[in-house]
Amino acid sequence: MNTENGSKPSVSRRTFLSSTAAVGAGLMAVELATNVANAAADGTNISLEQIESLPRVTQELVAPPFLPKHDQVAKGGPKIVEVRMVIKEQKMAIDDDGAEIWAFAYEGWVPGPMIVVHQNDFIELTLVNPETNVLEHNIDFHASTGALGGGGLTLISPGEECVLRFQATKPGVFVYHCAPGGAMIPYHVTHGMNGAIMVLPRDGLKDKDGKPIRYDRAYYIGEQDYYLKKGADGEYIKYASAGEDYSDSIEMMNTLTPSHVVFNGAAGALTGENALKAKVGETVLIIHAQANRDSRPHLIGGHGDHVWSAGTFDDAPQSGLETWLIAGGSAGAVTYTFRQPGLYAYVNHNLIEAILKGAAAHFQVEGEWNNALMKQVKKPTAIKA
Ligand SMILES: [Cu+2]
Repeated sequence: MNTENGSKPSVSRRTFLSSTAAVGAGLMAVELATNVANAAADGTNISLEQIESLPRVTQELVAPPFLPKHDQVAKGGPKIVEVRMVIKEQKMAIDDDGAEIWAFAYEGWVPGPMIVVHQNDFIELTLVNPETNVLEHNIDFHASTGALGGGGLTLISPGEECVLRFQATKPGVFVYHCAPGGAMIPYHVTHGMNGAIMVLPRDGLKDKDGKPIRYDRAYYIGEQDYYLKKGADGEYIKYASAGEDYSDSIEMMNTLTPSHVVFNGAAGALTGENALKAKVGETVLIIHAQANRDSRPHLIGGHGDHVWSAGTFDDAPQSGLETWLIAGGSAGAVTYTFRQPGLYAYVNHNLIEAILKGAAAHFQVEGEWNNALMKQVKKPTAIKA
């Protein structure tokens, strides 16, 4: 509309700028709201109110070497995953030669139960220290951020329980362990008080080229170093109650030489009748956790097809490894697709630790033998003269 003098309606430059700014601010507010909604949808920068309104699921924890029921690709947005762990102080046999330990064990299992979530899910753990126990315990999640991994917020005496919630912001496999302070930290960790959590990418695992990896089975191996003392009679000392071995244990830990290095709590826990099962053609995910000491897993007669040695799923896996390193205080993951049937030993390839100390598991694999991959061309016979 023109005015009498032919000029445009009088909108001062200042008014124009401020009204533009108002429109701009409005647009920014809309954009911000959209970003917040998107952020909440993938779980990043989520507000406390938004967390409270997330769906809740309860994860039933299962005994190692098994993993709780889970989706390899997340369904829907982030969730609050409720888990409950009861700490048990209990006597456990750890070899066939009479060695035993008063273990400190999440849910009574060494290693503690595997928790499986997706990136940006929330874990809400209820930790229970029954009054029949004698020691203080807590939990430090390497997957979490702040407060000593939760250790500073979960220290509980016998007869207490607490609830910790944290967001699993980093995808990978991570150790958790008890860390009640001072010498009690290695004492508890070397008495079995450690476990692992797997934080899957929301869209699942991928190989180095970004192609999806799916597994048919998953197993979880917790490697445990124990430091037991022998008496004058040459036998491992037996104790009447939890905590009574403290000074002997400190003495043996100071040698840095474990009496036992075992998988899943005890020598033979995963061998013979307890062998892990698979079939030719199946892809198996193996998670290996070592809360205290370096390890070097090797599958005798197989390989690591895809290996996240350092545990993080943010990085592409390595391919076709013969042996990989698990740094003490971490977990790693590997997939292998079995090509041949038979018995495979999965070992810590410090073979002294595998054979003399106990760090060995078995895979019993069913299927058809492939002579093209390997064939015994001639059976052992006397050398021809
Ligand atoms: Cu503890």
